[in-house]
Amino acid sequence: MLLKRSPDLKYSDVTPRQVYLNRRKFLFGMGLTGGVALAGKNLANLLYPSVRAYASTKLEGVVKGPFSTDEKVTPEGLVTTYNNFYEFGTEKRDPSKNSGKFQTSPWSVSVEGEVNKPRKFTMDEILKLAPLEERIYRHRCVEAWSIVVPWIGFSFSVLANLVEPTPKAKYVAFESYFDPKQMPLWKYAGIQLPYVEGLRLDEAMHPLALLCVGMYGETLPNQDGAPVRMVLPWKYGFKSIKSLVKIKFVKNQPQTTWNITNAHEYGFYSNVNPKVDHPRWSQARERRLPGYFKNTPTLMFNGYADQVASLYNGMDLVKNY
Ligand SMILES: Nc1nc2c(c(=O)[nH]1)N[C@H]1C(S)=C(S)[C@@H](COP(=O)(O)O)O[C@H]1N2
Ligand SMILES: [Mo]
Repeated sequence: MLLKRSPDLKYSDVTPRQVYLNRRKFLFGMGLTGGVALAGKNLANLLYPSVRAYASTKLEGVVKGPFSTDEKVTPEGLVTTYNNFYEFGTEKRDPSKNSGKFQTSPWSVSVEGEVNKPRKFTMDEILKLAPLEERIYRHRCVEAWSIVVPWIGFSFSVLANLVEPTPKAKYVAFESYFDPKQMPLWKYAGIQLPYVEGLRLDEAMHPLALLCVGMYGETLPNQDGAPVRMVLPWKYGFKSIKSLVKIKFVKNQPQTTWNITNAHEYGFYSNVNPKVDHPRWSQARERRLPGYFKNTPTLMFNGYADQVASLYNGMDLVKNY
């Protein structure tokens, strides 16, 4: 329905434009390649100046968590300026430019539905539920680019177990914060808001499923989903819902934003799968940012097959895309 109001800003139109813009960035960057090799990380951060300064603070007592990849971490300044957060605009630069004044304190998350102990968690309570772990995960966007991010948080199952899901709980429905006043560009998002996502209960309870409160040693910048979000490293990035306010345990498979928007292209599962192409582009390879070429092979379940493949035993992953 919203798509009709802004046909020029459909998701389908965003990608080709991004590719075009990135080509320009690349051509500019080529001249600096030698310099990058010399100055390494610092120059990379200079090229992608971070605009996270607003609210992030250092997170204390962070321990090393399980499942970290030893691949090269993407420069922080790029991860905080190349975002999908449609509530703050559809261009990659928009969320970093437009989310600076987003109020994320006080904040609470309501956990409800098929649970014995429904309750609200304040952000302070969430931060104390479990030791904060740094987990360096690959992140694969459905648009065929990828990054490697040192997220901070703990398994979602910690929070879930506290509210005691009943036997009727088969799925978990997630909802993002939505305030048209703070997110004036919502009108051009081309998606129905608030942003909603969902997981099967066993997916949500998998230890890899991260309730994320920070990155790069600090609290989450607004553009990356402050103050709390999900990170599901074996699924396309859009499953990793930002700025969570509601978590509901439910009997039936919940609706999800991109499935509502375009069911033909975005399924409920959305597991990273190099063998199932997007209707409009191949998913076999990805562009590992800040690189330009789409020359990194995409791995089944984004490289997390050993951990998660058994969740999908006996399922047709072409049908359940
Ligand atoms: N609320 C909300 N959550 C969202 C999105 C969004 O537009 N709104 N975009 C998704 C997509 S498509 C991706 S790739 C990731 C991007 O996370 P990052 O910007 O922190 O890398 O967030 C996901 N979560
Ligand atoms: Mo994405």
